[in-house]
Amino acid sequence: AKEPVRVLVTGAAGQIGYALVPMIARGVMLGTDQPVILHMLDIPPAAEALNGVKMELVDAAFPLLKGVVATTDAVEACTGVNIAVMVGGFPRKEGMERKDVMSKNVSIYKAQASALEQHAAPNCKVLVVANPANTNALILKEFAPSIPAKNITCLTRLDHNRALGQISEKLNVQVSDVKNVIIWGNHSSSQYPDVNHATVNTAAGEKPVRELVKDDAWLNGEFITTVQQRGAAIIKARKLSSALSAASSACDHIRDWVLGTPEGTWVSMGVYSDGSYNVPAGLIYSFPVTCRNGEWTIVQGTDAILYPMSFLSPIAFCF
Ligand code: NAX
Repeated sequence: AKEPVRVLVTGAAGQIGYALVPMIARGVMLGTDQPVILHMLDIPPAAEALNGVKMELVDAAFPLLKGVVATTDAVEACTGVNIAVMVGGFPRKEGMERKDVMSKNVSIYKAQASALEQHAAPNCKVLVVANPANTNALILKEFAPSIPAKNITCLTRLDHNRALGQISEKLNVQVSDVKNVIIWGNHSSSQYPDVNHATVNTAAGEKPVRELVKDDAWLNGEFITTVQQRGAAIIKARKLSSALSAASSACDHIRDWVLGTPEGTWVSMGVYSDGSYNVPAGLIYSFPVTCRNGEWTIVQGTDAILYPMSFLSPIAFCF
């Protein structure tokens, strides 16, 4: 039998955490043959709720779940973890300026970065979900200099999956037949969802999305704004922000990173820029990537089609 993999979820008492931990325990993230030990971290005011989540994990009797650590101590939470999904953070509240949220998150991510750096398993893979996701990932990277930059990523897979979902709805095709959309930039409304290389698997072979949709006005307008604004639309409808889709996308992100992307398919990940596509090196930026042997590689040559450059504004780099 395989050795259990230790997976940390921070902010585990929150709504994404509540959707995410059962998925991990069911094998959605790492495979149905991979035992896991869940490490859950939250802050003291949420300790009782966190313990309730632990009780439910026990009650669900997941065969793959070999242990649960539920704690408010970052060092205990980070010790020996192979995968870290950073969902906890300080949310922007009414009346707060971005810089106020930023300084709160700097101190949170600084402390958690050093706990991970000192106590996680070697080669621990980190996924930052908490907003501002790209910035939090960069802060974590800055304060954990011994963790290789390639091991620190942020979640834009939800935006990627939202784009696949919109195309599938528009064309009335299975979402599993749509692939190779790209999310460029930040997990924020400044992102650029790009369908210029996306295809649909049809009875007559793979066809470009643009050829099938036959509606450039929709693809260049409403499609982009729908994907960019989807988070706000979910809040409006549910009175709560996206949780099950965020959790599911976090599983997709880690699964593809660890187990590899299917042949001929790329996915979007916020990764440390090497300067590809003239995105300044050193930013955490969403690119199309393929994954093999636990490592991502930025897909090159997808810029042959011109896309608006507004997403490269300096503001986009901050949020
Ligand atoms: P919740 O407020 O339900 O949960 C957050 C949890 O984090 C709470 O239990 C809180 O106590 C905990 N927490 C706060 N500070 C902490 C710290 N220092 N250490 C550990 N835990 C801490 O938010 P939820 O809806 O679960 O969203 C979590 C984060 O995901 C938010 O920052 C949100 O903006 C972000 N999102 C990111 C997405 C992405 O695609 N990258 C999409 C969904 C989501 O909006």
